[in-house]
Amino acid sequence: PHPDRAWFTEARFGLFVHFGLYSAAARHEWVMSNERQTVEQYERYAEVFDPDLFDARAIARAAKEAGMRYVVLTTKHHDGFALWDSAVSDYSVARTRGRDLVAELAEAVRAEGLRLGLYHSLIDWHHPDFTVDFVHPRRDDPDAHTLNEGRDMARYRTYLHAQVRELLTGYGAVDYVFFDYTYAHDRDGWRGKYPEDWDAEGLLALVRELQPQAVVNDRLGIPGDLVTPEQYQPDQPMRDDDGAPITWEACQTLNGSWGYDRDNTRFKAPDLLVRMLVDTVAKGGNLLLNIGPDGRGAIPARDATTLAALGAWTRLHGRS
Ligand code: JFZ
Repeated sequence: PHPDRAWFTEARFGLFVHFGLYSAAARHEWVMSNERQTVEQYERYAEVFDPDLFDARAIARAAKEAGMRYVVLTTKHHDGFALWDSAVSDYSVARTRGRDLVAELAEAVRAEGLRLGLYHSLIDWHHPDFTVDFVHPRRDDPDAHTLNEGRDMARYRTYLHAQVRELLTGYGAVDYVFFDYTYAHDRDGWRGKYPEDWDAEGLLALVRELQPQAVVNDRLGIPGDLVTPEQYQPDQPMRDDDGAPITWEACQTLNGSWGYDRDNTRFKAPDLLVRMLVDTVAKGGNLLLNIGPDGRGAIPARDATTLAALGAWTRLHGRS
């Protein structure tokens, strides 16, 4: 039994916002893993991170002006740093700077008449009980395999569920929950992460209980309300085994990186993005287009210009 997905399908176009400590590093949201940084090294970004230019109203307005109907914010990415005031963790911008960016964005998005989506990472490279695997920053340590002896995913699971509960109870109606992600295979001598590692069924039940109207994606590793091909356009309308159209959403970056990546200039031109939007809608899907605010939370000029160009097109073609 799915919640009502009509609003989601009609929305067609949304804004993804990747923002976190990695935005201050300014070289991709996977920097902690890519550079094999320890928790102690990476925590130093928390000391300097200050989203003084994060303006939730400006983000919501930019989305609206682009013709988008919903905004999805990274509440916590794989680095484990929370953008809200979590009662179960000190590792948050609320503790370092006294800001609750989830609250700020939720209010701004509603004020613009848009829907609210919350992205939440199942992966957590900061939590001491989250086990090392083939994408974890500690994977190449000489003693990497013995590190897992003291780690207990059951304790992490309790923490994960507590944080998700906070997000589903503290911010009013949530329209969309984007969990990220399950890699249910083993590699390089490491066990991957399986739905049971999150208690995926329990997390889905938690959303159904606390936000029964919310649409949930499929990256818990169990079926949700929509499917999410990442950074590719399906070549046909997506269908189920019986040939019926299914609800799907492609998420796409502006330059290949989700988090702010200062020296990356491989931007998709606005006309390409318009074609991707048309391609998506023609195939019955949604396009969730990403921006990566910089380390201070400002929308990079290039991202803003691109959104404005998309707005010029969507206005011309019937969307206010
Ligand atoms: C994940 C994240 O690792 C990434 O940083 C970003 O947040 C993106 C939106 O989601 O990356 C994925 C997740 C799932 C797949 C591919 C990349 N997948 O299912 O193919």
